[in-house]
Amino acid sequence: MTTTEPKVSDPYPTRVGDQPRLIPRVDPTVWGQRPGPIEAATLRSYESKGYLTVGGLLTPTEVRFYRQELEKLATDPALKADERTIVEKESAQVRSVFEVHQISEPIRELITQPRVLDRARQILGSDVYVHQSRVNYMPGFTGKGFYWHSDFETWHAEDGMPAMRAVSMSIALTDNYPFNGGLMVMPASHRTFVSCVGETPDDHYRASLKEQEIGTPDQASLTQLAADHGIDQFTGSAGSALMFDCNIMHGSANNITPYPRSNIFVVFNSMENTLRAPYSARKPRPPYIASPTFTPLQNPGL
Ligand code: 6CS
Ligand code: FE
Repeated sequence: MTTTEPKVSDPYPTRVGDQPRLIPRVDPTVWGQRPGPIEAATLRSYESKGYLTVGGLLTPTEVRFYRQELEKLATDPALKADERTIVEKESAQVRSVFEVHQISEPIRELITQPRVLDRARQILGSDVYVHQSRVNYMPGFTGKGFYWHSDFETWHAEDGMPAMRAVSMSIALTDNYPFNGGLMVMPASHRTFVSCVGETPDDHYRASLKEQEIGTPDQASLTQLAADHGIDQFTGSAGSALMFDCNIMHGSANNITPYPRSNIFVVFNSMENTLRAPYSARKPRPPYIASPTFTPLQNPGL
């Protein structure tokens, strides 16, 4: 197997040149006409903005239940030593736990429910599998944000994801205020691929999951995108959810408030878009960050 995909067929070259480039997207945002729970107007808005919100995806009782689940995960001594647990750069506080759908049965079950799974299938127009799952804690006072980036740029370069046919869902388990590290997105930026400079270091994920530097867009490109599209801030009460296209430009600020911003984060990839060799890295990232097994998710009870 080649260590990287042939460049000639790659519509989204990145980390290969010495100049950043803005490349028009060649993939659709909503794939096909598959029916599902997302209303037509909301789906059209997703197509144009690259994200949608779902108010009250979880009931307050469910929010309390999953918050307890997150607390269990964060305080499990065995898990604390597990490589799937990422701690904050400057403190030993848990920042994220990866592959959470394999670790937590309640979370695995939640993401197979139609209110979650059928939304992802509708957007991607196919069966889907989990490319990545994590819980993010973004603790109060010390939670560090993520600089501007496109997830797809990383998933293409380092995981070998061929096309922009993946969607993320972030389910808020605490209230998302404008001031506690809430996600910022540049609406409609998903239609432009920002080709980044710099070469992927081996084992890049060890640094990038704490603070990404390689594969982050240059300031001129970000200035251009912000001028073209503006910046929207996702706010929503605990229980609400945000679904966003794999290529939308997004980031979050540090959380210096007393209010944590915790969420369950799942990336659904289409079964028609399974991973190949990385497009710009010598070897793929570990399975708990980019699943190498492509098992389509089924609704419960099937
Ligand atoms: O590298 C990744 O796959 C992860 N990093 C960020 C900042 N967002 C997407 C994803 O969870
Ligand atoms: Fe991201």
